[in-house]
Amino acid sequence: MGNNGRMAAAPHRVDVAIVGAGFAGMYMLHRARSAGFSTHVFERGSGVGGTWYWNRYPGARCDVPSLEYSYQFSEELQQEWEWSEKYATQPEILRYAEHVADRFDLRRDISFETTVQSLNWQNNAWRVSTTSGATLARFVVLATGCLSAANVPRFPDDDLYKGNTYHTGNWPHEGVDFSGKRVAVVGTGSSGIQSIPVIAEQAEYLTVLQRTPAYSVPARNQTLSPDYVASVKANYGEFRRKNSLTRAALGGDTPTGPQGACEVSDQERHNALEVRWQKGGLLFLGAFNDALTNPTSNRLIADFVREKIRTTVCDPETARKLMPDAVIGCKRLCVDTDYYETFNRHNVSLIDLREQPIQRFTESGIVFTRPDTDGVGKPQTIEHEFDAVIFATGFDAMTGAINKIDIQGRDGQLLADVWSEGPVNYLGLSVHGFPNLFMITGPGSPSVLTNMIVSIQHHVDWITECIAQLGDSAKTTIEADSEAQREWVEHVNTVAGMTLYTSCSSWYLGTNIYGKPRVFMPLPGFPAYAQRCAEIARDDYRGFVTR
Ligand code: N01
Repeated sequence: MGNNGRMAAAPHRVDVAIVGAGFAGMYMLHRARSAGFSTHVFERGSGVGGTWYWNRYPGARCDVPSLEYSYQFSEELQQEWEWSEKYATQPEILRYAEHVADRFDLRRDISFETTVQSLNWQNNAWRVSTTSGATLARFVVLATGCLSAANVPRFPDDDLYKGNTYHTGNWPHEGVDFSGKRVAVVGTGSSGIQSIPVIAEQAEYLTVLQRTPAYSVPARNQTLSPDYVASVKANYGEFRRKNSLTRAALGGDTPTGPQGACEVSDQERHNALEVRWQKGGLLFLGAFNDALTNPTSNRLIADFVREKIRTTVCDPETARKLMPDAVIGCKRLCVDTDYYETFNRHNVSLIDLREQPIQRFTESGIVFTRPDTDGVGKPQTIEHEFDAVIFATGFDAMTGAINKIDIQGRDGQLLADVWSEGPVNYLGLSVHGFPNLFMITGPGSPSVLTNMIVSIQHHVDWITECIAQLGDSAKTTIEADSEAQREWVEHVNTVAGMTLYTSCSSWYLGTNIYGKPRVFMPLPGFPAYAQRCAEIARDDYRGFVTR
């Protein structure tokens, strides 16, 4: 999708510069403009949509229901837009983003195909240097997305490989035809699990290269019934309000079970999990209230999923390899359509990279080290030929896209240096030493543990109110106080430490990226966080320094 031939030239000076035209940047533009600020957005893609602009891999769709994964700032918008399925596909979400851009006339203030390279705080303003010039801005809002810096791992001799390679997060706009092709998919997170069943239907042969098996629950996607849509739309405000009161800001109609998984009989537990399994989706983990706090409860819930894998996958050896042994929900839960069933197809096989690691690439494929030896202790190898290799290997999450920008704050300090041991911040919104710079859904906020659109709207509304109030005062700058920031980082670590989230390697912890500090980045619990943000604003922006 392009920008319909319209390309806004960046002004020399604006009140608010926004980096990124995904759902966060688009709404930030709308709000800041409506509040009377001159505003401009810089976007590296050629169209709006962010995550949904880049992630065009086969099978891409959202795992939050479409009636929830949508803006709520405009009653007219939420009434007029028609979602077709329970979980919207990537093309439908992108159409929605484009509709919003048109409806609110956003494109006239967006420079597409323009990458922000550096931000420098000089003389009480940010100098925003981009691939097409520089703009001075009083405020900068980083709407860079949490999952937008692709992680493409390197392997020995991968430059020799002559087949095609792809990353799910940077998929060709024209699509890819895998008919008659031998395809490898590396990675079995959400992107791999969504794309594998769809690619398997087209490719001649699909080999899945799995390093860590993931837990996945069925989506049970379906066409939305007009009656259900009408019932939600008749009371959309209340529907949204109920969702925002849940920990993940989603699924208010299906509250978390009132008991722990160990507090009920085996039969009751099985029944409760079966009901959620049949319903499908992320709320499976909400059957019991201690899934992510009590290791025994977690194991019982994980056992249920392992049993589902065992009874779904016909080949016992493949089923064994697909069964995760880690804490369920520690890595983000996946939601699929026919993922485990796909391994019953004649044209699909699984390689467990923990037993059979990648040794090197060749011109035509990949050489794996086999678990057996030649009898004198030397490992055997085996080569598989592939016409295409797809990397579903995830992202440098939450901080990756921010760190790609050279950000120099007060007194010349670099954000990269300040964050060398982890992304310190206050409320996930602001960093000490970086005045008038805000992050949307940054580390230190609930962000990726929630329905992202709810968290985005919450942050945009808070930031807009904050800068409007600053404008009403005689002050010109606002930034996090260093002590408030220290306490906030401690708070996030304490809350995360009370959960099982920190018990495994995951992108939440940054362990998927070599050399990245191991810090749990998001803050569990949306309602308490939103309440805290509101209190702080009411208390004259406690913990912020204004000058
Ligand atoms: O990425 P991931 P993703 N060699 O990081 C493997 C959101 N999302 O793009 O676990 C071999 O989850 C890695 O293995 P391991 C959602 O929040 C949402 O799938 O590190 N394998 C893992 O299996 C999601 O969580 C939707 O051992 C390597 C996989 O690649 C987030 O985006 C759809 C490797 C990466 O999984 C990221 O999902 C898609 C290597 N060197 C995404 N490096 C929906 O709304 C990595 N891997 C449905």
